[in-house]
Amino acid sequence: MALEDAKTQVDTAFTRKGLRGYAFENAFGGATSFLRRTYTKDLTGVDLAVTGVPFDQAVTHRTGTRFGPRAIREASSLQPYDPPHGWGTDPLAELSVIDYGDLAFDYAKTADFPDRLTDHIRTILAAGAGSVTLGGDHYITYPILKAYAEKFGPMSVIHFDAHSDLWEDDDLSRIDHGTMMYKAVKTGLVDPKRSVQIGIRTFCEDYLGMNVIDARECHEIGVARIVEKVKAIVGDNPVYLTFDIDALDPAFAPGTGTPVWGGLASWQAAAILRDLAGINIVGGDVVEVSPPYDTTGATAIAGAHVAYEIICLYHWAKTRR
Ligand SMILES: [Mn+2]
Repeated sequence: MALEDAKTQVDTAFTRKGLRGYAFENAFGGATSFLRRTYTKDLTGVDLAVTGVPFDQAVTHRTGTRFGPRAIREASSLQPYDPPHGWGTDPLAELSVIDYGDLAFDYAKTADFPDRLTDHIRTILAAGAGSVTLGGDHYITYPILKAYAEKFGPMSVIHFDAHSDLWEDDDLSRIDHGTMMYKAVKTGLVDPKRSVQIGIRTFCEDYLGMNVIDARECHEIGVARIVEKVKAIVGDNPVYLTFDIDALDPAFAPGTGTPVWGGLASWQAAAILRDLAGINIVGGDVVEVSPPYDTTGATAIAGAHVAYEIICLYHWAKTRR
């Protein structure tokens, strides 16, 4: 394609030919699918489906993450239309990655929401694809993990967060973003001994056997040692990676419901994610981006980068392991 043509493309989410490759488009216009991938509900031949879950009815304090998927998609339109830096791989050329759009749900039937979400992810997995979900508050990871555990058995989870989300809560009908990992462990979706929480810096009474690298340890031991520990914990087990954006320090990600100081710098998170290449990742999410509190847009940009890194990790797992 001539440069002239390349510079005048618009709405490549609908007009691109095929599901692979990179295409330039003005960041300020056009349909903002994630990374301008094709917007489609057709999962035929798809390797990885990016999907949004605009849900924030499980938050303890401040709402707003229902606007997260839209903000992350828009932020992703600023990312370069070239292979990602530092990987030496070309994930969007070698994998068919689509934007599967958002989960449809009745905002007034909250009790129906978890099963709808599990079905949504089940559909993606049944088609042989993986999912990268844009949240939404962190509750959504529990219904998603149900679908993953059905296919893969008890999962290893790599869980970036300021909070453990392990508060005791034996009422499965409660929809709470602070107890979803408790439920995921207690119901056997997650194997805690082969899972790890990174960036924790709030009180937790009982980690239920989860491995923890808290924020202070992250700062003290450095990226290489963190990655070494995480890889030893998860081994070859199928891994689901969930990234609560509040794992980042509020200096880097202010737009979130429950910010806590002393967190990861964005460079630390970027380096850890990059160096985790080789893990057997089968899916992931980035959650808790809350645009009403994101006065600079930095949080959505961080969210878009995390989601892109998850795609890179998935591509590595599919083509390099
Ligand atoms: Mn969380």
